[in-house]
Amino acid sequence: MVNIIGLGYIGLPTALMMAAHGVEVVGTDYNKELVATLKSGKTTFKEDGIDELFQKAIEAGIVFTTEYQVTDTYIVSVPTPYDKFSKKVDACYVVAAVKDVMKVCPKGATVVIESTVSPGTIDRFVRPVIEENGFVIGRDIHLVHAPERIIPGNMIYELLHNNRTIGADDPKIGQIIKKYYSSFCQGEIVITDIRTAEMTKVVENTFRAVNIAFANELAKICRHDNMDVYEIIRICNMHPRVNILQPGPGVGGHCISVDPWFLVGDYPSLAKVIDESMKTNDGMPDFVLNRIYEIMKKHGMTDIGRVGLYGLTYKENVDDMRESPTLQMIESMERHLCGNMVKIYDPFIKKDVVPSQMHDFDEFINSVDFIVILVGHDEIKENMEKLRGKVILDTRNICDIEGVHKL
Ligand code: SAJ
Repeated sequence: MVNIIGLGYIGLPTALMMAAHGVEVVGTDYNKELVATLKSGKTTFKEDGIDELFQKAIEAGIVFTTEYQVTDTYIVSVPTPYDKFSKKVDACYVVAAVKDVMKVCPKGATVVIESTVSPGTIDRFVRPVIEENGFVIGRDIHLVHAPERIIPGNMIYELLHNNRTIGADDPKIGQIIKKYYSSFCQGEIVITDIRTAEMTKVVENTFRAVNIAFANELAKICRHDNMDVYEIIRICNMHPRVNILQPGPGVGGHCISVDPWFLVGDYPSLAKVIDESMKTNDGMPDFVLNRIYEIMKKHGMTDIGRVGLYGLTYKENVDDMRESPTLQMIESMERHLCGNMVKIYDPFIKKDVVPSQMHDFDEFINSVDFIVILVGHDEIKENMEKLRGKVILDTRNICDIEGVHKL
């Protein structure tokens, strides 16, 4: 039986996927409310295909609990935040989970860490916890790192089709764990050592962060001289070896906006391009804010209460707000004493999380003169005509109404 610890954005789909493919799974989370919701037959976040997968897993007998199980295989999938000052990974949740596993696990068990960690975290924080409990790693307890790679918005497809990495001290243990992942994963599964696996995961997200930063920097250069960055990127991307990503209002989510900082934190004198890239991405919400003030001035607008921000999530068609550029903009606006005046709306966020938040699309559109598109949800793409006659700033390049302002 596999005991999956942490039933969040990664742990839950992984648990469901394994259960739906014939693996006996118990999912454990310390959050009683979350476990109660799952037990009542409801999923805890929106994602294409997750409800169907949930039903299959229930039929296959998946169990949800707050208790750690006595078994031979644990998969730890808990958050790894970073310390905003030191920029280093904060392994507290991983350490806490492994400590709890140590209280119940029998000798011979394997602990798989799925959470993203910076290179060396398992050596520095996880191994000591196991050894402090009197276990010898490699004899009593086996360690594996199998970093997740799935993208929110397309998680179920990517769980099935992405290639995976398994880092193990002992390749034979790697092979045993590979079997669990092979139950559903149709991609290639590479076995390597733990430190390499740690590094690959962080490097993948850093590659994307640096490339988004490049697009964002191009947007700023083009704005400076009034050139069309999107047309420039489109033409450049027709070159067989050029593939520039899209500029945007900033980088959110719990991965690309966080993981590259681990490298900056651990290698401050070496990770220069990464450091600058992260600063460029983090500066985008303020760049958008300046664009808003500039455009208001151009249209002779003075009332920030007639400005509406569309989108609170970190990207389109997900309900995840972690590190969202919109929230960063609102924080900045609060410093300018106008954060409570601007109108805000997101179809995926039903609870009130910010001041002046609205919950009806038409009402929102009708209450503002200036709309800032911060997230390209399908809803706004399908209702673009309703924006006609408004001043529009489109930070996602999804609107072609005449006169629309771009980044
Ligand atoms: N973004 C841009 N321009 C782009 C692409 C993205 O501004 O051209 C922004 C998005 O709007 C969003 C942020 O970047 O705010 C990140 O979104 P994303 O869709 O690029 O990635 P995530 O954070 O949802 O998921 C990433 C993925 N990593 C890579 O593609 C290398 C995913 O495969 C990982 O599993 C995930 O991080 C993770 O959990 O680490």
